[in-house]
Amino acid sequence: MSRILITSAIPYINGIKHLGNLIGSQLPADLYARYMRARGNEVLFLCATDEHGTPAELAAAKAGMPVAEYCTQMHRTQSKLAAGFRLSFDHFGRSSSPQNHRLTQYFAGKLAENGFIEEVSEKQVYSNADGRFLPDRYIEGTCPNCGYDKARGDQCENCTKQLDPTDLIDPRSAISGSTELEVRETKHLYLRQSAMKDDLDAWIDSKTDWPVLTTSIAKKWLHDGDGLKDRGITRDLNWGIPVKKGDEDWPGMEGKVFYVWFDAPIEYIACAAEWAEAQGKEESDWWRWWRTDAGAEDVRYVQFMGKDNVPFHTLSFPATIMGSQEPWKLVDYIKSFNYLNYDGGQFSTSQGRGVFMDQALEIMPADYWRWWLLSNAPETSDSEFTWEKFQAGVNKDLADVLGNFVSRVTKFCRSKFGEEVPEGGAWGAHEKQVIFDLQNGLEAYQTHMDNIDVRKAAAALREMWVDGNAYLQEAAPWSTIKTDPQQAAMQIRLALNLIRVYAVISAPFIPDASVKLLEAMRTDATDWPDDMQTALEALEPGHGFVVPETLFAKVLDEQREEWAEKFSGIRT
Ligand code: B3M
Ligand code: ZN
Repeated sequence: MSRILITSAIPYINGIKHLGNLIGSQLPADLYARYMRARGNEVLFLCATDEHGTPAELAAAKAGMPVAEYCTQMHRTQSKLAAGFRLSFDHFGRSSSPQNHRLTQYFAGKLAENGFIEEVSEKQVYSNADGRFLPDRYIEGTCPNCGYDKARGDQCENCTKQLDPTDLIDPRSAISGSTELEVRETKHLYLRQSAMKDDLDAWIDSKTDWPVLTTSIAKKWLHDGDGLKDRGITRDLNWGIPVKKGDEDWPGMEGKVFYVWFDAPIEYIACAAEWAEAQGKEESDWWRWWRTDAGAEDVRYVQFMGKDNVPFHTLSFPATIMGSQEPWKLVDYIKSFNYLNYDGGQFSTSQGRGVFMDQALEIMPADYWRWWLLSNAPETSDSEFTWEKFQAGVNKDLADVLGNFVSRVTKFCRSKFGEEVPEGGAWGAHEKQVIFDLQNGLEAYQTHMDNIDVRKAAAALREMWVDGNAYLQEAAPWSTIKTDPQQAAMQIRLALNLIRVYAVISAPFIPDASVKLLEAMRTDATDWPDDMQTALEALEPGHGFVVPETLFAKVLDEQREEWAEKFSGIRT
């Protein structure tokens, strides 16, 4: 048994997330957390809302609410949706928590103490038309790196380069579109990432098992152009964590807050403290996950995120941790994702394009979405959601393969042997063969899950469902029963046991269906089927069951057409 700390990138507070966001971090993180728990490991799975920065301020203004109140309300909404998708966080925290305030100020103090903070008098873009300093992401212009003309002042969405607003060519205010921008003098703190470049480089080199997507992005920003740049970690905003050195005021920094990307990853740590508080635990209970001097040396820490978040997690956040010169845990493995596109274009929150988490749950249960999204996760390249693909995927895998197996087996048994597992003698050669195949299938599935190869894991699981169907088809108990009822009973005994095994191994993907199957099989035996032979004997002859209601109704053509139409426009 190991201890595994899992975090998902923390979603911005400024609205309900779309399915592209969901499959980019929270959902695969949940898959992994559920799997690791099922394998008997001790898991701490954390996520939170990312509540600071201008996007939160602007969203609150748009909603006509004070920003703190807006965040509280939106946190509740996101929390409810997460529960709707069965995301099994041990805690869903908030980056605005007192714990994060304290820790963020603490880290800044340590970094300053260790010489990793530089106070810089800098020129910042002020918009006369808007009457305010413009935060980085509210300045738009052309990317100096790739020429994309809608690059933001903090990052180019197109080439992922981290930018400073003054790098942009032809800058304009994203709020008003005004080009009447002027540059004014103001003091800010910089994190001296460049001083840690060699350490970061060596650390990333030591991560030989990381996905190429992760390391290639990290390496790019370590070595391309003039290499790793120092980052401004303060902003002239009202909403955020006040700039302090630990508990002390920071002269010259009055009225400023930390940059949202400085405090957001620290929330991964603070969230563990929030979790401990919510559970009535002690500091030592969360330190054993986060401090290598307090038990975390044997924790495996795995992060999940979309590719645009990789630079912050491979460089900036590790620089914060390393620079503290304290034994906080560094990430062990970073799983990053490409983008999921929507019907020939991009999912977009700002443009209201695609399907959002609340809408998805209104039209179909969570398992359908979980299965489709995970089995089509954008791992090696971007992938695309279309209503045709969604319909075809869930109808085939869930309804025709898994659902059909369950329905045929339970109904046949009820009609011929009653609602209990029949007896019928020892396994024959055919059964031994299928058990052998299932054992191999399980091992492949485990390998892919351990490696967090999400699509491959889904394919391996589907393969095991197919094996069951193929067995049933060939064994044909509905024919056997005419000549050899004992044999048919034995075949059905195997198939009923296989339903329980499916419930256990499929739970990380489709937790609701798994619960229904276990209920139908009247069992709470959810031990992982390490040995297939033993696992397929768990439900003994005489064990009662009920025929479950239709597990997965098919997506009809009319529904598909209706949804395609409904979600073709823009969400208002
Ligand atoms: N909130 C961006 C996003 O939602 C950002 C992630 C922070 S992770 C510390 O994609
Ligand atoms: Zn670019």
